[in-house]
Amino acid sequence: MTGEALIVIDLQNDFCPGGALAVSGGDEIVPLVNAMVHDFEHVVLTQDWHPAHHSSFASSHPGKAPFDTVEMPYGAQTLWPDHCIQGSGGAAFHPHFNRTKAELIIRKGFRPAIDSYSAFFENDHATPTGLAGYLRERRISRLTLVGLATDFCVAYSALDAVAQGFSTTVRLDACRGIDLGGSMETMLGKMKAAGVTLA
Ligand code: VGL
Ligand code: ZN
Repeated sequence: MTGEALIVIDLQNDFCPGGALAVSGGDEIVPLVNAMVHDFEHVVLTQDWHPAHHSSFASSHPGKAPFDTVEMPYGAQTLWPDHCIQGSGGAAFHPHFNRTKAELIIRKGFRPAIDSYSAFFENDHATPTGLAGYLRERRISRLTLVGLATDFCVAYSALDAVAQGFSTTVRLDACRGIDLGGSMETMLGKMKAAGVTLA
């Protein structure tokens, strides 16, 4: 009744050293994630998957630079370097990440006008990806999250997961963060307060 899944967030080339939005040490987690994949019955992946000229790219906002913030209809949005463009090498999974066992790959961020950090909802916190329904229908109620980046896509996914009633653990040793303006401390605090188990 209480199945358990490993959710691997955005373990893609653009978030690893040499990538367009490199997370420091992002590639270091690959061996650990591979070992965890082996140990879990169910494995689900997310893949950041933007069209060219996506609204979350600084290049789409004249006069703005990466890591600036803009107001979108759905609230504040951090602007990023162009990254994870659909079909590009940067959007591909890290070549040493063993994703053979993955049962589902959730792609996110494909709507031009809205970014999507979370595996469950886009950044308007209203448009679902379908993952919650998928997991519930399969009677999977316990989730362990790993991947990139700790303080953005992993944290937003974990917060939505607990809000959706899933028992949620983030394995911090199998995550790496961006840490933009104290975002690491902020998001670790939010996850703790929301009842995410930080391991
Ligand atoms: C991510 C920024 C933009 C992430 C994705 O995977 O954490 N961060 N797109
Ligand atoms: Zn993105």
